Amino acid sequence: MTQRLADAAADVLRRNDLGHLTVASPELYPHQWSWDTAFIAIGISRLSITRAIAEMASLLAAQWPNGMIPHIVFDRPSGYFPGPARWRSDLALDPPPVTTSGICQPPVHSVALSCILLEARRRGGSDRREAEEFVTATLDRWLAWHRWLAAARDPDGTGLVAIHHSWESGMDNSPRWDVPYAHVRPGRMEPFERTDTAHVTDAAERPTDAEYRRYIWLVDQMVATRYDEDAIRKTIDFRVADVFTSALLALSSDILAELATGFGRPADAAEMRALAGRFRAGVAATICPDTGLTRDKDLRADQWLPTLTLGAFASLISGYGDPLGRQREALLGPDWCGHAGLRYAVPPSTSPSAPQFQRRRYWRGPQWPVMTWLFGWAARWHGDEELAGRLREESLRQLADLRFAEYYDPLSGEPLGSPAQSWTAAVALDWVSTP
Ligand code: 2M8
Repeated sequence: MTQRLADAAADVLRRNDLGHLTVASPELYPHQWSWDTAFIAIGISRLSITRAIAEMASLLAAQWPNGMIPHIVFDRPSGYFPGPARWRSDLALDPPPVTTSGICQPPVHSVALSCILLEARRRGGSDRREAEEFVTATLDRWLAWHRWLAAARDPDGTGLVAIHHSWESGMDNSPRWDVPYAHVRPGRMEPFERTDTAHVTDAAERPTDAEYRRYIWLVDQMVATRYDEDAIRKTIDFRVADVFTSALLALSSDILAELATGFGRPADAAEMRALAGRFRAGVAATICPDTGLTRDKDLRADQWLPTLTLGAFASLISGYGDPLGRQREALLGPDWCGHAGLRYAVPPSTSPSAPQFQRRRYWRGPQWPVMTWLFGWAARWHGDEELAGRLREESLRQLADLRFAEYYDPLSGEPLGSPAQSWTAAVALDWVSTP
């Protein structure tokens, strides 16, 4: 089975490969996405270090001069909506090096750098040389990305990253955002037509039309400022401190610090360690004293947002000291991986015990193999081999259907969303290649 899974995953990645970049999925997402790229590059590094590096390099080529890594890189025309005409990144970048969206996604790129480097060093020879040269040549660009996130999205030094759109969280329609979205009331706007629902079997696996109106309303609000961060902060209808993205910034800054140390850059290493400390503390400060779980915060309403979603486990990403902490216990407990109705014991995006749980709808219930991988990788990084091993074993059982679906119904195990999703194939490939 292991070899069949590896071969099938590699095949998906090859089919989604345009040569210089891999699309997130063949039909639903025919472009390059920022955090997808990091996971995809991790998978590809098991096949070719050169190609994994090219993946990261093509994303970096779209980095904005201010340091932001945009969430979508549009390198060719397609029917994807919203496309370049709605995003108007040309208003911010004159001339744009590449056409992109105007927002960002969670910073997982240094996880990819570290995985690629590890695999390249294991292989040795020219792979090792190439990966080390890539890190040396691009370290400043990754540092600039983290510095931009810290400065533009946490100007007051709270240790939490503010997002201006739920697409920036990557968990688009998660119940995490229901309360802040209730305050977003779109007015008159350019009409638009969704294209995403044409690519899934059942529209109920995607966000609703009402949600899409809000998504596009926020895009239009940002375009109106020509992507001026100060103006966006003042005018946007959605501004939320995203605890999961903050945890990823903490973890990724620790990794960048390690890389900077290894590549003879002690001052940058110290700066990244300080950033990691700031965001780890920010995440810890969101913990609800009653539940021990982390929370987002609506910055416009100054209100905590406790939800039974993956956002409740941010400390498991940023670092948690005591491995038998409450979040670990809750994750393995009866409302989550230990829920009696689950087909596979991996974290659902929303707890089946939560009133907002919808087993088939995108980030409101389904299990996402890429998230299982992320929790597993973070557990290992923090020294919790036991948790990492459990997640890997269960996820590999789920992935044995060889469908590489975007997400899965947690109760029936049915594959949902887009088939042949690149990041699902990538994490499957990484997991079968890991001892
Ligand atoms: C999904 O998001 C895009 C918008 O960015 C969409 O629905 O059109 C999310 O799952 C996101 O996390 C992911 O990066 C993207 C591509 O896989 O799809």
